Amino acid sequence: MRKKLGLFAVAGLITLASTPSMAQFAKAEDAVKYREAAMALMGSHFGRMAPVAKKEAPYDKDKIKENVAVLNVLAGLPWAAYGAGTEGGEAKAEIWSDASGFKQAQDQFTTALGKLTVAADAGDFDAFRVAFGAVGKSCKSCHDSYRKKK
Ligand code: ASC
Repeated sequence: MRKKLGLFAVAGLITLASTPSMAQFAKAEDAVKYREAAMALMGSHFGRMAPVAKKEAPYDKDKIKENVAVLNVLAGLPWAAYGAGTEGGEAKAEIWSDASGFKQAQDQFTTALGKLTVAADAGDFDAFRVAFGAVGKSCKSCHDSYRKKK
């Protein structure tokens, strides 16, 4: 219960922190750093589940569930850091020139993550694997369109 309340508190704070109307970044560079940090954490928490999805590591329902809960918190973070005038890093110009496409890509990711959350909470391994794959696809498809190749 305590843990759950903590998670809600964190989610509440993040909602406040990610409200676009708040002036959050003093410099464009700060926004770039912030979104790249958030993406790096998302990549870590998503990537660590890959061996389980690939059946290279055992399925631990509770670990997956906890990890997906962390991912849900992280998933709300990056988007407010793509405000006007924050071009830079690996972000392609299309993020700003095709804002509706970028938003659509975010929404697809959010929807896929919602399905992953349902599967993880249900402790359903097969559903987890399918939903995990779909989230990975949504990451890749957004990166293909909106992230500069390294
Ligand atoms: C990751 C990560 C991504 C996605 C993507 C899935 O772990 O860092 O960008 O998965 O590679 O296709």
